[in-house]
Amino acid sequence: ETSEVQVNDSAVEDSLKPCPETPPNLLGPIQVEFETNRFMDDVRKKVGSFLQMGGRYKPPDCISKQKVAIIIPFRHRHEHLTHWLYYVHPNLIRQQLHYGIYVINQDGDGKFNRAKLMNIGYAEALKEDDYDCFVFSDVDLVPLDDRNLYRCFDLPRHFSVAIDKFNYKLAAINNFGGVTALSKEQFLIVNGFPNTYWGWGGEDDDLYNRIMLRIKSISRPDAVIGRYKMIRHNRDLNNEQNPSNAKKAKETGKTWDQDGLNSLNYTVTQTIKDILFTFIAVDVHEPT
Ligand code: UDH
Repeated sequence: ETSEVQVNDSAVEDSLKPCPETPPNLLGPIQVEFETNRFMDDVRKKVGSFLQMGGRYKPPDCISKQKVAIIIPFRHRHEHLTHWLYYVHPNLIRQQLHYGIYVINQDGDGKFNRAKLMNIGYAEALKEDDYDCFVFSDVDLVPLDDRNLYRCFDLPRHFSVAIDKFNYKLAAINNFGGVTALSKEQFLIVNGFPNTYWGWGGEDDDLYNRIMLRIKSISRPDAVIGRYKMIRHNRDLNNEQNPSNAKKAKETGKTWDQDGLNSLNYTVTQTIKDILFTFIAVDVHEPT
């Protein structure tokens, strides 16, 4: 008679140790170029076998401290998304991150609302899993160094500090645009992003103001690790600079507690589970 030992998934998981504070297989600087014409299927072949449906990953050999949802505001940028996934998935895997990618697509051709899409991404990701950290990333920003860890810190984090387009220099000390991360707790304390910034500009400053009001400070990687390459593009249709947004961002102190997660309304129209990402199409209820 043979005695069999049954090892199920949860038994294996119980025996795993926490991931090391510093991931052991990082490369440092990453070569990045956007000249190559890439297709989603190329990316699926490259990283698909490491992922679970919806662009989900968890390290097989250790337990990540945080579960991270990466939120990308999106409309008509498939080429950018292909480049982004091609470079960022391998980075995140080397970072031993437990993560999921959420592409939040604004339906229709109304004025783009980046900040509201971020809030929607937060809410929808939490319906799927108990994420504790949220990385908010523009689709056209690809990190040039995998030591820039896409996880949450004691303070809200601004990752994209040195972008090639701005000669690898921080444009302003209060810049909080591009790629950022807030823990669930931090995001709740500031009531998320505002929902009322239509068109380009101001919403990142409003979030920065919320953080200064409620948390007082942010953190950043240094300008070596925080390097990014931006995918060059023209201004999108229906995302023209909105001058009233800059004015609104001077009033954050009066508006933050009424405009944000606690006033979020939208309708999901479609959800697609790709191996590389979860695509959620939404009607953002633009006022008429
Ligand atoms: N986004 C879309 N679709 C749009 C508009 C915005 O997906 O139609 C998303 C995307 O993730 C993008 C982010 O929102 O990275 C921020 O928008 P943006 O790239 O337009 O903002 P950025 O400040 O560029 O990067 C402003 C226009 C630059 C014009 C340069 C002309 N030479």
